[in-house]
Amino acid sequence: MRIDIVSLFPEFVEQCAAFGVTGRARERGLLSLHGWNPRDHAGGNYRKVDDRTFGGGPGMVMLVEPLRLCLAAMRAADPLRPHLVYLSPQGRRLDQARVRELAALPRLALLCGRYEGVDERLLQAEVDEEISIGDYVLSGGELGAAVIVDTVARLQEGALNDAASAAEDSFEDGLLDCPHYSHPVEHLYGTVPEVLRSGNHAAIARWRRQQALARTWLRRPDLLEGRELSRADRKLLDEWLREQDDPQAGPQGERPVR
Ligand code: 4GT
Repeated sequence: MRIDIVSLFPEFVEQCAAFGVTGRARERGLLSLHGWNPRDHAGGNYRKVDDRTFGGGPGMVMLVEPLRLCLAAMRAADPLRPHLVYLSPQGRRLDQARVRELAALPRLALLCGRYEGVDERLLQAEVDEEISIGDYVLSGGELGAAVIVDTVARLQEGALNDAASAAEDSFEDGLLDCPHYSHPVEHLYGTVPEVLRSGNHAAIARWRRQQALARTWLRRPDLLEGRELSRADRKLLDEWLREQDDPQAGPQGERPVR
């Protein structure tokens, strides 16, 4: 997959993908990143990329012409047509389902705004989709772009050393992840749940599924609202809920917030 980053600070996004899973994905040739700076396409002695906003008020707007030229150079660098995303709080909120779709594209381009944002005419003429990474304000779209690069990079075939780990992550089946434990079994902070050391793989899978359902119910009930649980999942969650009502039954865990 090829990702083009159009930004006043393209190196910032590239650096975000220089380490760990994303760094390895790039070394393995699963992902290539290409930075494009509109300042390289700005005229005049000052290479001006921003100006005051029409209508008055505080803040500057990214100029349409340096961005138009920059995007033309970016598009011309490869015959594949990129899906061009503008990162902004006005966009559709990113979730793992959209990440999966973006990860399957052969070429993605990420346009990052600074100041008050980009001249609306450029967005109308060039952008395929606006994406927000959440309901908060950033100083620029670069962190949003870095989030998209990271999330799609790890889904490239061969990016994760253990192929199964991607499928078991939070959200991959619309649920939060189960808790994880490692050595030592006994620690000042607690003991590893017995079932995980039982060697009973069916019981372990069942416990993990139940924990994932329970944590989702506790922490993110909104994720359960819009969906029908399978009979098996419903049974697991109901069993866990009964255990919460009856302090005698089952191991104690997190309590629901009421
Ligand atoms: C928030 C987000 C984003 C910003 C988000 C244009 C100039 C937008 C500054 C930029 N803030 N970008 N992508 N929640 N700020 O995704």
